[in-house]
Amino acid sequence: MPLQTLSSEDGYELWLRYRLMDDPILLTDYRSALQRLVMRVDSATLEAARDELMLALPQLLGQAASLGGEAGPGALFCGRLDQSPPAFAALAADADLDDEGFLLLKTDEQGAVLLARRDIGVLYGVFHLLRLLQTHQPLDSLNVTAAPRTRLRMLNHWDNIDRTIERGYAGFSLWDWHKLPHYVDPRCRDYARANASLGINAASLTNVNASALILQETYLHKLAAIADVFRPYGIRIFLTARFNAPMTLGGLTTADPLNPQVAAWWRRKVDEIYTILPDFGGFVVKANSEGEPGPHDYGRSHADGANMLADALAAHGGLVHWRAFVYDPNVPQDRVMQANSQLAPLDGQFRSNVLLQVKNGPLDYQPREPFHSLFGAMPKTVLTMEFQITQEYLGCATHLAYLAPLFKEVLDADTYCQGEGSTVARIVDGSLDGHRLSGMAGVSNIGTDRNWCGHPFAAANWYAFGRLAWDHTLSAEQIADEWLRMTFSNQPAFLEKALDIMMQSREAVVEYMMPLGLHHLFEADHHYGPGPWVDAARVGRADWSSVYYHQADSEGIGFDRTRTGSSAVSLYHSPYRELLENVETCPENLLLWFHHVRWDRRMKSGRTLWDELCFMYNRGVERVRQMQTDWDSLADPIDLARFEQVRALLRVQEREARWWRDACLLYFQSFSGKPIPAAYEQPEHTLEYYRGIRHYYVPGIRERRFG
Ligand code: BDP
Repeated sequence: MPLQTLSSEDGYELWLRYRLMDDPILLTDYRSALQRLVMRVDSATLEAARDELMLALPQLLGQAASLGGEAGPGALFCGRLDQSPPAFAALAADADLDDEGFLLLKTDEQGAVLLARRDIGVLYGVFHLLRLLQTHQPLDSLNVTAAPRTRLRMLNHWDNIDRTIERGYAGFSLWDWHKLPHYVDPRCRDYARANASLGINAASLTNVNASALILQETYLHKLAAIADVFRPYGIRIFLTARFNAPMTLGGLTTADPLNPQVAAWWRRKVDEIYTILPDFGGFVVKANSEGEPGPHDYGRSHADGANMLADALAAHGGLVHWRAFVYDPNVPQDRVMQANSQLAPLDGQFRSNVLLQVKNGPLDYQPREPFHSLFGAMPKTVLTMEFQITQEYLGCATHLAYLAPLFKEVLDADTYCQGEGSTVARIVDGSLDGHRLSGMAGVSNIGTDRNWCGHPFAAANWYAFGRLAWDHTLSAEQIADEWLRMTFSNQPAFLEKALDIMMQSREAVVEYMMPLGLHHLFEADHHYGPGPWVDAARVGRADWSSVYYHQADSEGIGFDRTRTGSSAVSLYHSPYRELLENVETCPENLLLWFHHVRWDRRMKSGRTLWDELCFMYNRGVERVRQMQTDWDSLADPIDLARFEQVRALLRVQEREARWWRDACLLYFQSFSGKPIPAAYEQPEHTLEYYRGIRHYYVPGIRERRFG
């Protein structure tokens, strides 16, 4: 590779990549509309807004931006309503501005105008305006009133204090605890800029498998230094709270949430946090899940635990995000049903500052899952969405998998809980049940890698999460199109092919990893690569094994979740429940999630189930090959370094797609006893070979787990 790559694009700028608009007509229009910036900067947030404009506009327009003067033709006025000339008040009154929203428009007499109630709305409006320029939208697109559809738009970092990241594939944690609070890495500001550009307004900085150490005073001062950088960008810090911290940190003999000393300890701790971090957001809590401590340890309920913390936070306006990812190895019930069993009966018992954070699916962020059956089961509780942006189960940082289609599939799903149109999105945005609070969380894929997210396309998933948290009605295509234009190029020839690659990438992963509703076929522990043979003896408990989920035998394959099986279908509302229950009507892409199906059953394609499985695994591999061919044709429109990096990673993906296909088909063949049709590529190695593959030091888990 030529040495020029040493100084070439490296992805650091993310989508905030401001390059000269290469459309001459648009360039002329915007140059004349945005000659001057009129802004009275009286807050840190407005300073951030002005700095962004002063960074971006000269680069985008190739002309210096001057500051000052009056609003009018040729000028961009940016400000809060209370700063704006009286003539603008009427504009804003018509627009009915939301607290976090903004109004952006262009008039002949007043020039370009960006108005908001609060500083943060101005900043969001600035990023919106820049996006319009970056994506080459015409000048008359400056005519928008915007407001977020969910209130809390949050990243969840699973960062350990030693800077490793649970399920992180892009280096180490951005939070450099050792040097904080005296040195704050400038990346923190760029991180905040990127988030604010999407409207992300909260970040939980620590692993859900929490360490109580973060609650020590020393760390609180370090957090305060980060908070100072985040504050102008409207981002509030949350922490994960380890439920037994009163014992490990406080020296108490119990963490029972109904014990007055325990409650008092948390109150004191929360008061201390707010003294040091006055705009602290609150806690994210994983309790009684996968060995983490929690209220069940004392015979108390999740509501008892969440409410105790909520009471400590309430005086300061803090929130508890109680995670619904709960299941118990000692309970024989199907794991996908346990959250409903434990939590649905508590509907109505949570304090008003508790949000129940629910993963998109009932199992664990698989490449495809049905939506979580808690959506639609707890109308009196604020249910927030938890997506996993980091690709723990979709190829880590070596596979290109654009996740907006996955996010949208869940958000747009109809729960029917209040009749047709009761979509998951309407539960999450609070509109269906009339909740004032609402939220979406995404488990971050960000680390110290120069390009932030590892794979050059992985940043699209951070971007897509943020855009959907702001407005879940955007389409996956639109988001991809924006991101590609901002990150790479506006050239139509590039966009068409690159969009195709992105839009089919998630389905490709589903097909070469676990098609037709199969799930949890991963190699134990690190989840990198196939492990359909992993059994309870290997991982210590059945509900962490693959064989528990695929249930393959000589008759067929799949988990029977109908009334003759675990009955998980009963947790969905009619008519969806009946649709799933009936093997004839169950969508084939979820078939083996809900049904144990005979190998020789005819599928809609006319193929038997076994042949269909072979077809799907092969199509997944073929899709990756198509992605490679498409990408290879894009060398010209984009820079060499990023082109080559994606190209190399697609080669890895193709190899690993074959690994998945061959390992899974050989393994399932040992049950079906049927041949892989001759029309398809035959496995390169034996099943024993695939079973023998061992990977050590895979990123994303702590080394000690191999011990
Ligand atoms: C699983 C991850 C594990 C997380 C857990 C969670 O493998 O590392 O701790 O989710 O969400 O998928 O708590």
